[in-house]
Amino acid sequence: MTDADCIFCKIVAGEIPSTKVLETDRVLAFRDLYPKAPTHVLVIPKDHYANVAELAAADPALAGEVLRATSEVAAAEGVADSGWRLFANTGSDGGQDVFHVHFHVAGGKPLGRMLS
Ligand code: IU
Repeated sequence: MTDADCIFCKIVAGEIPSTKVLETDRVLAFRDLYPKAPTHVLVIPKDHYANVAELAAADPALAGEVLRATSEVAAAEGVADSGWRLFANTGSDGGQDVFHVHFHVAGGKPLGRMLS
């Protein structure tokens, strides 16, 4: 399942280069091109779903695989013990810019509080 106009689908297909951190049959993690923290990795299903709701409704097992991969990335990046942030911006009010569902794994410095 791909979207011809989707930049992350092009990354999955290898048409646009990325720095891969983890890859399985159905999941890809790559470094954010414009990192906002020392560790900033995006974890995506290879299949195209616009957002978390679509992914979870269509393939809950895949949603679980993506979620598990986020923890594996945090461990591999060496931020599991110091702490890290997992977030998925959703929709326009949520600040989502790329409409291929992706989880941000951010850490490597104190990130401060968000919305609290
Ligand atoms: P957002 O949650 O949809 O706003 O996150 C999109 C992220 O994708 C953002 O952090 C960008 O820096 C990142 N990104 C990227 O890594 N490579 C790209 O080619 C593009 C965006 I376009």
